[in-house]
Amino acid sequence: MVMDKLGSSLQDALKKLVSSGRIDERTVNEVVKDIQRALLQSDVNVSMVMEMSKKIKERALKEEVPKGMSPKEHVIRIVYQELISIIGKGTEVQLKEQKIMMIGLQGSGKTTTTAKLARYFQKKGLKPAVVCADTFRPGAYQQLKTLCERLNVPFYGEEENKDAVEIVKRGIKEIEKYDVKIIDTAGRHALEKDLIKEMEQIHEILDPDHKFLVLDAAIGQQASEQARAFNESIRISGVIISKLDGTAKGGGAISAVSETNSSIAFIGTGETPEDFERFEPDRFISRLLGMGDIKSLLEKAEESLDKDDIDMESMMRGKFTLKDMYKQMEALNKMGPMKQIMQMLPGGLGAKLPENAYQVTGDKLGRYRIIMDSMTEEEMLNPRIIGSSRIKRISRGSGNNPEDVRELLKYHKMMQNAMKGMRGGKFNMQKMMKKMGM
Ligand SMILES: Nc1nc2c(ncn2[C@@H]2O[C@H](COP(=O)(O)OP(=O)(O)OP(=O)(O)O)[C@@H](O)[C@H]2O)c(=O)[nH]1
Ligand SMILES: [Mg+2]
Repeated sequence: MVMDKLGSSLQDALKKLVSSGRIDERTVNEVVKDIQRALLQSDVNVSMVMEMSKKIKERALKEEVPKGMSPKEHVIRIVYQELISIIGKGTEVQLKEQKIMMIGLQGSGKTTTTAKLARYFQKKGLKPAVVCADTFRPGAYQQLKTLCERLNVPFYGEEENKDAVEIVKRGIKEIEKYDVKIIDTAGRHALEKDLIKEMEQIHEILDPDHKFLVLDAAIGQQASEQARAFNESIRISGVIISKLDGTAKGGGAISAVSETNSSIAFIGTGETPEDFERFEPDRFISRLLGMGDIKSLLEKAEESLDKDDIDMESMMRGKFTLKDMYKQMEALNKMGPMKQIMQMLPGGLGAKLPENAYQVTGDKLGRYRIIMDSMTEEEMLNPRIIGSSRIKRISRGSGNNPEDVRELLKYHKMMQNAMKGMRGGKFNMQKMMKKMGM
């Protein structure tokens, strides 16, 4: 599979980088060559690849390595950023009245995705309704009807009628009062002429705001060809990659998206209507590169504190999870000596904290992160459930002593209490940063 192959060749290139002794021009050139090869083999546009490699080289050799980052991490970060710039931002999807037409080859996941989309808009507070314009596959009507009934989404279809265009005409009137109208269409084995013709006819009478092409993540190289053909006929407005929960890593989409100058709107990660997310380029690339951890690596370089870093309000409401703590430690660490900051907190809180609360060194952060990586989501969000048997498991999993895990939990409790103590006091991070000359 091209997708998998792209992922693994990119991973190999980065592995080579990580295991190399020093970062010099030769290493950078080698890595760039490997990346080029990986991208070209997966059908990414040649000039795009060339432009990207040029940028990686330039930046890797000229840009100063950000504080707190090793030269290798610096290069990995550049590769990652340049990949993101190739794949582009996600398709903009507005939360307003709209008509959406689903297109794609047989079995790509259109019908499932139709239900997922309906669910997505439903969760956002809009009223979706669905029309089944697949008169080709026996059972298509029942499949979509059942899915919609389960979601409580209005559904229109005509089981006996073979004229999809007619059905759409009537259907769109039937569901006129709904906010988001989603039309599921028939898929065929290949891009046959009759599929294209029917699609164009539906397109003409529907005049949709969005035409989403559903691509199976496993499809690889063929993705471009498909996207191009669909695009030539009705101009797709976004791509939805389905089945990303499988082994394929979805890299084929890069070519398809670049070929058509399109963007990715959503990704499907399972069979139920809930297994669906908006496409986020950074998460996608991390997956492709096999680096779950890339986000924290990147954050290292962000010197400024953005508002997502610390959710003060939620913390003051008493919701202070281990996850919050980690983010907070990291953020405060970026800002400088913690003592200085704590002393600026309202209510003389700084004075109330034990001395060791300030000693959040980079070392400790690293160790805490490894420990937290061995925790389950549940444990992170609700540390109270961590008893001695869990401590044992976590320490074993993270290669630490049980004492280290206990220390982390103790620290968390201390910070949690401190947060509670701050409740009521007005605390403005922005102001504080300004005060500190940041
Ligand atoms: N694991 C997984 N399976 C999926 C996903 N999306 C769809 N499927 C499965 O893929 C198969 C085909 O999905 P459909 O939604 O029927 O595909 P379609 O494009 O409507 O197919 P046709 O109408 O025949 O063209 C079904 O078994 C789905 O359950 C996904 O994101 N993950
Ligand atoms: Mg279908």
